[in-house]
Amino acid sequence: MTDGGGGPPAAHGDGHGGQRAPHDLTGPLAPYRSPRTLPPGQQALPDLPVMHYGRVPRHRPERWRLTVEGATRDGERHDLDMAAFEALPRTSVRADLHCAARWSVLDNEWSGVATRTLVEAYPPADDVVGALVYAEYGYSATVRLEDLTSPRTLLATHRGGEPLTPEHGHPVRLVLPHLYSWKGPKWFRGWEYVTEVKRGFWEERGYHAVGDCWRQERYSYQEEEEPGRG
Ligand SMILES: Nc1nc2c(c(=O)[nH]1)N[C@H]1C(S)=C(S)[C@@H](COP(=O)(O)O)O[C@H]1N2
Ligand SMILES: [Mo]
Repeated sequence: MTDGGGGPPAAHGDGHGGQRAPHDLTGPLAPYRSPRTLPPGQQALPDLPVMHYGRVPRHRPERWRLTVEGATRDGERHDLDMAAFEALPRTSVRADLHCAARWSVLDNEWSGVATRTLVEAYPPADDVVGALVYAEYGYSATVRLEDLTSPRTLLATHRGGEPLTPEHGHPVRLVLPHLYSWKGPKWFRGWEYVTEVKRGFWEERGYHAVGDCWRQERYSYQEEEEPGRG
């Protein structure tokens, strides 16, 4: 094959801005076919498995509250019922989900309420370092304030345009795209602002206080290897 074929662009160009061959989407330099960069040690799965500790709770809309408590700036505890939560402005985030057990699911289209919106409405006291985020049945995780307020952190109610199913966290799950997914409770119920790190469910069982998947922060012993990231 001498022309118009499927070789890489370098085989056709004259090096002076002349005619380039039409891009061959199956060729070795095809940009959209190159493997997606995943955090180290992760492998992609085609769709979300169902993965959690314990049972799927039953949602009771009239009893449901989302709570912001602990070291709030005004010293008050704030409870939102379903109607108040549904009245908040909405946004969406496309994000990969990374489980510490080494699987990832790419391109989840989450929509819901930016976590920042609630942090701004109910801000922390000056000495707050993070939050213990929690769900039904006492599941919890510790997150730093900067992770909670990241512009991509979302209180998701929908995935792929559909309301969350019960096993994936209906009515609300916390999504922190850059942290391992144990940090994001399904059946989310709120957070407690903390002035020093308070370990959650997995962090008390040997998992990392920060949990940045790009740094492979899985285990708590890694906190000692890098003081200041605990
Ligand atoms: N409430 C609650 N949320 C949870 C968990 C859990 O055990 N309880 N497990 C976490 C973990 S380890 C993972 S990998 C994801 C799995 O989400 P999925 O079941 O939608 O795939 O949920 C996270 N959120
Ligand atoms: Mo996980």
